[in-house]
Amino acid sequence: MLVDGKWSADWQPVQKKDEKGRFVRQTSSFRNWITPDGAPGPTGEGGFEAEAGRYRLYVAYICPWASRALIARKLKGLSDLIPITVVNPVMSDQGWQFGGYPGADEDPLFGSRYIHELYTRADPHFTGRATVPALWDMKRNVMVNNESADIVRIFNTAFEHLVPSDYDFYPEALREEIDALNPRIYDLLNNGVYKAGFASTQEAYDEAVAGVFSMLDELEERLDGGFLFGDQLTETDIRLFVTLIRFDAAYHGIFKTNRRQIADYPRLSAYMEKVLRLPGVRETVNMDHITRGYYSIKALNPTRIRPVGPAHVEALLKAVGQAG
Ligand SMILES: N[C@@H](CCC(=O)N[C@@H](CS)C(=O)NCC(=O)O)C(=O)O
Repeated sequence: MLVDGKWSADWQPVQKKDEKGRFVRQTSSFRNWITPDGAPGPTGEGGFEAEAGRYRLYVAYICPWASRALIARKLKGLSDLIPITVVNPVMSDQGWQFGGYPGADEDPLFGSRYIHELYTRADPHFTGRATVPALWDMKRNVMVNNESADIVRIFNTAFEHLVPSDYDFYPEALREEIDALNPRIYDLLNNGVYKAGFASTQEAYDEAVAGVFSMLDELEERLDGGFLFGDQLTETDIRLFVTLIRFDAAYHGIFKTNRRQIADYPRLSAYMEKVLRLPGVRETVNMDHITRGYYSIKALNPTRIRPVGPAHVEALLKAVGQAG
């Protein structure tokens, strides 16, 4: 991680832990919002007006948080307005790196080798982890936002006047329910799988894995052929999907969340496929990057051997189509 703008050698892919050995994810630092007229958003500073070609999204296909942003970008029709740069799925000793892997890009703006260089460019004294997704303003050369929950909401509204869309991921009428369900899914499932995978005590693992499956069981009960809140796809669906699609091929093995697979849950499986089939979503799922990335986490898999992967995941992705 970066400490006062310098790469710290004792960086660990296993993140912070609490006194019981539980994994603790850091909070995001850049929280500005793009708005139609550049007015400030709910957090951060103003001055980030929605313009085609002004912003770039740095992502990793392995990363579920980055994939939230990728899905929102695709569904809202923003691909031509907001270019992306994809990092190498294998974490280096200095965190995310550019190029050097099929489907990974070089940094087109600064020729950086690592994502952390963007963070120190944005803030020479930055202290924290250099994470993706990162939304960059190419006009002012500053970081706009590195919190995927914000980026999804930014993409939902900021460019609507430039590219009108039928999707509204955060409709007024559902906000209360969305805001109530998001943190539960986050804590027990999205981040719950990481808490299981990076637990450093049996107790912390047991607690996390119980949470993961209690949430999957609850969602299996809840789903009835539609999205989480009925006919309308919301941000909560995006946030759930990115974990489901990684589950059987990655988390079930590397994070030891192996009580069941998504394939064992008929409704969750059908739901996952329904989201995957929405035009644009399949292109955000790069299973090669996902499995290469997770199984190369040295602390969890020192040999970095990647297992062959479940046939049903391969069959599903093949049936839905090739990644774009
Ligand atoms: N709160 C952030 C979390 C992002 C995050 O943790 N990304 C991971 C990849 S999945 C990362 O970049 N980790 C690098 C590191 O921790 O050094 C968000 O949702 O945008």
